[in-house]
Amino acid sequence: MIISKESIENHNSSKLVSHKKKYELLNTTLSESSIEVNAIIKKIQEFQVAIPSWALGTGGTRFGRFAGGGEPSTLEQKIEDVGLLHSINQSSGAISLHIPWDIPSDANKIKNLAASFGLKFDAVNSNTFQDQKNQKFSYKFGSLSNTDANARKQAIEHNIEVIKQGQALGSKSLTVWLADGSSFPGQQHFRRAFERTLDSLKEIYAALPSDWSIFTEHKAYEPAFYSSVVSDWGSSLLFAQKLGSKASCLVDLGHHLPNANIEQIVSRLMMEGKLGGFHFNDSKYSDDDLTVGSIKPYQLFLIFNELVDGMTSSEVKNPELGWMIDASHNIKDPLEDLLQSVEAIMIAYAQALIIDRKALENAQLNNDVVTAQEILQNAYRTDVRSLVAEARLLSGAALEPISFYRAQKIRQMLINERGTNSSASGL
Ligand SMILES: [Mn+2]
Repeated sequence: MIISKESIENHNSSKLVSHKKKYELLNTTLSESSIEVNAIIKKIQEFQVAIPSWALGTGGTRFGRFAGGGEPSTLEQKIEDVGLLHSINQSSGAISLHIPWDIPSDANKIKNLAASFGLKFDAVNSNTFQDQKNQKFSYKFGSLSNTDANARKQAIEHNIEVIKQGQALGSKSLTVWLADGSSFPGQQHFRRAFERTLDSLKEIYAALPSDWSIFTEHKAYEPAFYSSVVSDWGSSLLFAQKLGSKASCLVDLGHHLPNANIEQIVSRLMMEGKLGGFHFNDSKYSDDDLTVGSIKPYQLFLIFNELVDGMTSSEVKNPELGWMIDASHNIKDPLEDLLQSVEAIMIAYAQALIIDRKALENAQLNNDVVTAQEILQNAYRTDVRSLVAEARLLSGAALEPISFYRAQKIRQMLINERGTNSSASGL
């Protein structure tokens, strides 16, 4: 379904008076602190977060799945759903595909369809964490690290195939997330498993087009419960450094052990010019894949503080970053959940942009711990929601995405169009 400009405009004019009241107040307060509000709004408008094709349907846990209706079951419908989100918030201008589920039968047609919604193709994702039908060699004991050279070769070829699929669509990067690891002590030789993986990655790296990047994504545990081959940011950085300039690390917020200082990891990776991108989500206990900012919004803000520092400092030479949401929606309407996640990202980004960096640096140099904390928390406790809404208004998006989505009865229309039993493919 297509969202008309007119329906957005009608929504915005009904919300305009109350929005302007809040925004003018904030604008005055921020301007009094010499914050360049217009420059911040421009940055927020430019910030685009990719939506993965697997986040458009209802996820589940190993205990069950409670599917909603109207889920996209074809690649075309997945693109339509991301297009729908983008027309509501103008901040979701890219889609990330997962192969083998999203192989287009006609790449040009799919490219044109995405372009008609103003969407680009973000990183393509390979999948060697499960066996596909008629697959010759099993990944039960690993893919790129498997002790069997045949299984490794098959996994390498799959990744190269994914690059080709991505090339046809205009994607520029490949994300490799490895489920490889061991579930019991003694099962796997740590060094040899690393070396086999590196050799496999080298072959994939060699097949990368010149303008492509490859991201390694670390995860502490799960599905392997004792060790992962790419267990932490240190291992991920080793792979990226050994592979070369086209390789960098991807940070998924849910892939850390409890209480890990993710913002410091971000700073370290950017310092080395090796932070390639982000997978946003939130978690309470492990890799919960919950809505961004729903559990630890202060952590998200602190991460954006480091990101903004790294992106604006002349001392840091990090490549441009790729942003994506990697969440699972077990009990919410996936589209509403994604709107909430994008909003949370924009709020954290805006709060990080209003930090007085000069004053923070001075406080740090003078070891003024109290002032440093005050500066960060002043920014974090500023309600920037109307600033983010103003950026949306200027971009032609809806002032209040969720209320627009509900008022338009979009889920019901998708159910009418696709039925109650449509099921999104992929993970
Ligand atoms: Mn991820």
